[in-house]
Amino acid sequence: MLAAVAAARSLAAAAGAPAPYGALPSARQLRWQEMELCGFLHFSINTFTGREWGYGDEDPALFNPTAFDAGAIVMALKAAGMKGVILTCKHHDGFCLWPTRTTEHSIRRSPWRHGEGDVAQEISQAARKAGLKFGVYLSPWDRNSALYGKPAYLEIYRTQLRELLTGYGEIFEVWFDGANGGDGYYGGAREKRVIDRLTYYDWPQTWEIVRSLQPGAVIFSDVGPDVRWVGNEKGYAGETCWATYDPVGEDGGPAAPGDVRAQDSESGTRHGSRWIPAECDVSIRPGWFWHAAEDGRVKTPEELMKLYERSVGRGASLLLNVPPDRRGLLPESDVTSLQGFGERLRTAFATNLAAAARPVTATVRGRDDEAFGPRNLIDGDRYTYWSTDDSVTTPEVVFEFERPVRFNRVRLRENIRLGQRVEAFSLDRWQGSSWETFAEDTSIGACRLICTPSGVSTRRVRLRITQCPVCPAISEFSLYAGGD
Ligand code: FUL
Ligand code: CA
Repeated sequence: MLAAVAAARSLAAAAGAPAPYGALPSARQLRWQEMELCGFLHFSINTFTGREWGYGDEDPALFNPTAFDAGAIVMALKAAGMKGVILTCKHHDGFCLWPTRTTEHSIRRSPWRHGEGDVAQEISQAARKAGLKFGVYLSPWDRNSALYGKPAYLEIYRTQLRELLTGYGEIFEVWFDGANGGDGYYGGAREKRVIDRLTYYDWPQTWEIVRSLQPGAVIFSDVGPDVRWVGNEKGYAGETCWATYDPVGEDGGPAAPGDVRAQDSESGTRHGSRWIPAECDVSIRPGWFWHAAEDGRVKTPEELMKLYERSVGRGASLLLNVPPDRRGLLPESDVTSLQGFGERLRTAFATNLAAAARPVTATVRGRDDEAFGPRNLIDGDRYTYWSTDDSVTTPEVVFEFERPVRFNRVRLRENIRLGQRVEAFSLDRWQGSSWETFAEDTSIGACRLICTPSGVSTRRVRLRITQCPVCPAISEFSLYAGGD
């Protein structure tokens, strides 16, 4: 008897944590994955001209919001549950929203705050005060600069980057847009300038500036290196979505920002060599900038919930753009929609019903219940997990309830510190005398939401891992009943 206990103990001790599988997230990527939902602010000269892409010849005096209030903007984002905000510090037209030393084409020459304003500073401070992180968008393409397309512009661009990365506190994300080169003002030349997307910006060296000045910031672009564009601007990730990714250029050659096979980005690359999770950027309105004509076309809270389910719910993040208007405020309609969205999120995920269940499984790694047992699935910690011995790759766990429960959403997470492991799983409900499958799905990663709008009622729910190349490491299992 004693010998058996001792043998079981030594087995448990011998088991240890499962070996990580495939490409793994860095510490900065893990922090970013936990944020899930952020706000994007497209605000600039275009707000005052009604355009989406300014040509670069706009008079800086046009930028003159009448009631800019960074605090009000940030609070509206916070009401939606957002954890960070990214500001278009410079869009393609080249107008800088902060008092840069690199160009005259900036807020210094606008009448707003008598040329002494700094939108980046006000938004970053308001964000910090409200507990949101701050990120920057700095368009590589600059349709104002006479030097765009020449080597000298790269120095200007890098100086702008340094200014933003040193003057505004901690930055959580730097957004590098893939739209690059084309016609523009270019200091009066009014011509088309084409750049070599692969070489012009010398991305490795340019990104090194972010690494050295803001080591905690993730770098976003069509190709990563930390976060990838999801390949569409509609706000959804692929139904199957891998955080691993090996980008390929449009012609099958090397990829670069602005030259990527976007149809691959929605689902990523199973067994890709790098961890580059997807970010879904989408606007609450048809355009990225505010236009009066689109005031009646603001996405509803229900539509935003759908986007959330198809982005965050597929292991990606949702970057929702909400453009300030000419007052420098978010329009009332957009604020109301954000509030409704936030309320829906809070109601939908208020209580994890599975926390009251008894999780039962035949397979626990090394029989070490504390380290790898199924209670880790319902402890609210996305890194404690249920796992099995290396030889068991398709285990199951049953959640037993004292009374029947009814739910309409299931949320699963993997402990992504150990990589993305699961390739397919099923969910069943107990029908009194047999099991009935109510969902079958593929990737999990940081988050997988399964929505069953008509609701599922049962006293037992079973999770079956049906395809996994190694033992799984599932960290969360939640059932929710709130909202519709
Ligand atoms: C695109 C840009 O061209 C749009 O204007 C917008 O900024 C969007 C987020 O990215 O590539
Ligand atoms: Ca856990």
